Formats: sequence, structure tokens, C-alpha cells
Amino acid sequence: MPLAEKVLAGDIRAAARLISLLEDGSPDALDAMESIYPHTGKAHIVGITGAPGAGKSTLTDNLIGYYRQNGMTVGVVAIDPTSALTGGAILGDRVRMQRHSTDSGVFIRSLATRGWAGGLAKAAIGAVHVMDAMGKDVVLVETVGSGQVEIDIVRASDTTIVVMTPSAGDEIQMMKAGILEAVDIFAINKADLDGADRLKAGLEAMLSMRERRADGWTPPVIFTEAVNDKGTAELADAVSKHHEYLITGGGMDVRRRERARLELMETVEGVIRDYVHCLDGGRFIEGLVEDMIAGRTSPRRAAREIAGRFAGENTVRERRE
Ligand SMILES: Nc1nc2c(ncn2[C@@H]2O[C@H](COP(=O)(O)OP(=O)(O)O)[C@@H](O)[C@H]2O)c(=O)[nH]1
Ligand SMILES: [Mg+2]
Repeated sequence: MPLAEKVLAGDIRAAARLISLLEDGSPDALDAMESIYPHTGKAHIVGITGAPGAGKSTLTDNLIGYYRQNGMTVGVVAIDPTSALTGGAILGDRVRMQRHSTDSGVFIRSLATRGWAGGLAKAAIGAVHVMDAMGKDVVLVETVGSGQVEIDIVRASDTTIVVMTPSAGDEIQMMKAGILEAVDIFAINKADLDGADRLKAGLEAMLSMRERRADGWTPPVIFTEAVNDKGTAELADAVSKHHEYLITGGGMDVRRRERARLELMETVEGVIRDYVHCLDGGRFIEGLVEDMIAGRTSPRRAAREIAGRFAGENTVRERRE
């Protein structure tokens, strides 16, 4: 049976293999994804982001437990751009979610992304698609927050949770304005520590000062104590309220459309790049490089020349068809 069919039939080992192939950038994986893609778009994709050590993995583990008790199936993609170097955080994720590792209704995958630049790693998006196509009701995506990564997870998710802690009071100031607009739920974890009330008041004051969001949603601020599994039901409730809000208010269509456009644009860039590299067996590019070094052209002019050549060839092809 082809790999994609096995995945669609719910075979966890096949799914794990497909995600590994995606990580390696294997052409077989891209072929398999052709069959996977039409089966996506059903899962509720929930991004969980925040500083290292905020309690994202512990919260994720709690949410898995909650969803399983309610008869839902869960996929988890845990991404850490730093752990490719250290291995530490991912090991931590595994340990924290271990109790679910033998549950067939849960599929957890950790990714140590190499070469993060250029958006949420393609393998991560692929892994979300795979879990969605397998029929998981909810797919949780855990990533360490840091500027670009946060923006990426917002784009990749239907609902975004930012996990904050009382000890990191400066975090609000550090958050980019655009991110604040895009967060759907704030979780104040480690609510057992001093300063949780102050952080909540600060967040709510700031939220009330802002203009109403274009989509009309007011992000709730929820206390959690992940180590004690406290606040889990409240958090899950906020997640499902936001999901309903997206569905009834039309926001889901908007988000899915934006996501599809983003994925298309990222893919088309790669396809065009490959195509350009192959022009005249690579000689076209090399010729332009020579011209640049010799001062006969600039990167911009050379790029325009490539675009012109690309457009020309396609006009010829269209006429022939
Ligand atoms: N005091 C306290 N510690 C917590 C709480 N939740 C998580 N922790 C601890 O914070 C540390 C980091 O948790 P982890 O889930 O790995 O954070 P992540 O890096 O955001 O995934 C662990 O030692 C947890 O036991 C909490 O509610 N209160
Ligand atoms: Mg973690």
C-alpha cells in the first residue's frame, strides 16, 4: 500500500515515516503529500507559544488529557528551533507528554528544526497536514516564541494561545504590536507564583486600551497551574469558544484562505527557484553571476532578466498549447 494511503488509514508508523521524509526534504514525501492534502482542513489547529520554560509542554500534556477524556483525538507537533543544537527541550517535551505515548488516539511528533529562516519549517506545516488528514480532531502546535516564530505560528493556526508567567513581567512590553493583535487566548501559567494577578491586570488593561479587533474577538486571560493540572478545563473551554466563534463568524474561512495563500506563495517561490537554477543546465545563472562580478549588471537587473526569460518561455509555451 502506498505510504499516503497507510497514513490516511490511520497508520501511525507510516505517518511518522512520512514526517521524517518531509524533514529530509525527500521527493517521495512531496509526492505522498499530494494525496494527503485533499484530506486536510477538518482539524482545529491550535498554536501554543511562549518563552522557554513558560510551561507550554506541561499545558499541552494537560490539554491532551482533557481532550481524550472528552473522546477527542489529538495530534501534537512540538517544534523547537534551538533544540537542533542542544536536544534538551525536545527531550523535555517527550518526558512531559510521555503518559500519552501509548494512547492510539494521540500522535505526538517533536521536530528539531534546522534552518528555520523562511517561515515555520515546512516539515512542521507538513506534519500538521498529516495529523489533520489522519482525522485528529485537534492538532496542538507547540513552539518557542521569539519574534518571527510567533508570527508564523499565528499564521499556521486557527487559534493561538500565548503562555506567559508572572516572573516574566517584561514580556508584554517585548511582544510585537502585531502579535498582540493576533493572540486569541492568553494563558498566565504558574499562577501559583507571586505576581499572577498583577500580570493579568496589566494584560487586561492593555487589551482594553486597544481598539476592538477587526474580527470582534476579545482575547480572554486565563490562569493555569500546569504542574497541578489546574485551569485546564477553563483553557480548553476558551479554545472551543474561539473555535465556535471562528466558525459562526466566518473567521475560519478568512484564516484558512490566508493560510492557503501563504503556503502557495512559499511553494511557488521554491518551484520558480528550482526552475531558474535549471535554465540552460545552470549556465544561465552562472552567466549572470559572471556579469555581476565583472560589474556588467546588478542583482536587480539580473533578476529582472531572469523574470523576463521566465515570462518569455512561458508565453511561447502557452502559444504552443
Ligand atoms: N511553579 C510552577 N511550575 C510550573 C508550572 N507549569 C510548569 N512548570 C514547570 O516549568 C518548567 C518548564 O515547563 P515546560 O512545560 O517544559 O515548559 P516549556 O519550555 O514552555 O515547554 C517545568 O519544570 C515545569 O514543571 C506551574 O503552573 N507552576
Ligand atoms: Mg516545551
